[in-house]
Amino acid sequence: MKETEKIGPLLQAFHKECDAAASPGEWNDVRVKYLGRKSVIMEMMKLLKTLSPEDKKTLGKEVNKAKAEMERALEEKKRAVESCKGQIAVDWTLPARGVLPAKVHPLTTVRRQMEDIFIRMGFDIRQGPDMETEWHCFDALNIPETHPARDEQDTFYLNREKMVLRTHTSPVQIRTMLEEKPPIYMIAPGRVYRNDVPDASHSPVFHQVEALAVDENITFGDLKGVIYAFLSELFGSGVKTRFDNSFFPFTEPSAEVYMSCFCGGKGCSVCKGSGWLEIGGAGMVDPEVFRAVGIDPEKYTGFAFGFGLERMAMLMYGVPDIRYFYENDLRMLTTM
Ligand code: 2U9
Repeated sequence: MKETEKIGPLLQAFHKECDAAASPGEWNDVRVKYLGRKSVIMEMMKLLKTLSPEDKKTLGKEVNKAKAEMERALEEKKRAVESCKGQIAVDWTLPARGVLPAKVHPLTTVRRQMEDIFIRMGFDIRQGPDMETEWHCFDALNIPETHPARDEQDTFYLNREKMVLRTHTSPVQIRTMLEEKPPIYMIAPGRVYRNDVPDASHSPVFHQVEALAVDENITFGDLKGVIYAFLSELFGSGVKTRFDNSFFPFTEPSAEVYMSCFCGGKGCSVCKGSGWLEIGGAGMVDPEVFRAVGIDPEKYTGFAFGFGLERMAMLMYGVPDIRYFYENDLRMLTTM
């Protein structure tokens, strides 16, 4: 075969490979193969020196033409592959990845359910600041400076004079009573802070939902009735409640609130065999608290109670560890 006859098929093979090059690496392979030192074109260039002037002219013309065509095609291809540098090739034929629909966090779901029930019973929702004065968080609630609740181990003290991160949502009730006259029926859902070491049931940040009713002739019976109505709505009408005596500086008398376990009272691992689950605390507002906010304790009485939102959600969804709520594990959204 004459050398000039080799050029046509060579160009054909070159164009096929040059067109297929999809990355700078593949582009370079084509360049080396067809224009590199050991390429057919370069071999032909060397051969030219040995030919007669006549043949040199004929082949030289063809070789130079082919070389120029290859260089032009490679230059064009270079721009195309370089614009894709660093990009991952997209296979448009792959099936689309599943799209996760937005979902509400279980803590938000339970908070909204609790809020709905209280709104239907005539309670308003009130909010207050996370950073509080020691007065709103402790003094006004009859928690003296020497009370263990103020201990630095529990309370996050802020650099600012007499400011803390609220350890409960009760200062919201204090602010409401300072701003509004009775009758007051309110709940305060919100984030609270305690300097606790995290474990399965403790988190330095968690949420409470507290309730306060202040009116004439409010009794402990009203307190029990509202808590029973609330729990029946949230967990179903079969629920039973139990109140055990307790002590809180801001309520007198005070009680621990229990509800019957989902095992129906038989005893299981959740209720540790007792048939009862402790779900919060409650009591009649201490007259000292009313005096601190300028409400006449001779005219008005009130009840208050508090539930932990995480505790409610853990019971409702069977979540065994409070820390699971904050770990951004998507299963929290997909399986609840
Ligand atoms: C005012 C007066 C009284 C709110 C109350 C509790 C009892 C209580 C706990 C429940 C779960 C805290 O997060 S928890 O561990 N709460 O036991 N809270 S009475 O009493 C108030 C609040 C405000 C002005």
